[in-house]
Amino acid sequence: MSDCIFCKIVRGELPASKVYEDEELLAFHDIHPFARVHLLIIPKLHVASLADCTVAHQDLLGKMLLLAPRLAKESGLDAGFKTLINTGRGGGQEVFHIHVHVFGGGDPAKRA
Ligand code: DGP
Repeated sequence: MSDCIFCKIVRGELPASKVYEDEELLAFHDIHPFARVHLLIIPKLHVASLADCTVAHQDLLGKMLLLAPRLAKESGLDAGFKTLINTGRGGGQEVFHIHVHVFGGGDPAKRA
């Protein structure tokens, strides 16, 4: 998608603080972190949201989720972390390229 912010990051047209990259996935720091550590895991393939996924995306979704504990550990979130997938405008999604938020290191009693 030519005008998608995350596709532009994938193509190197926008900068991002990357923490992981392979053939299918990219992970980078959220530009507006709401915890000490706040990463986004995205597929390089443009898929707008979780609601747009089909069985064809199940391997990709599994890889995205399995990357979360690895990156959390590498970021020092030894006590645990949270994951979040906002879906659709009513679900708080602002960027319509599916992504998993991985965050932690804040007050466990609060959102972050
Ligand atoms: P969501 O509401 O789930 O769609 O969250 C989108 C997140 O993406 C939000 O926490 C801010 C982050 N974000 C938006 N634009 C950029 C950007 O250009 N670079 C980075 N690193 N993060 C971005």
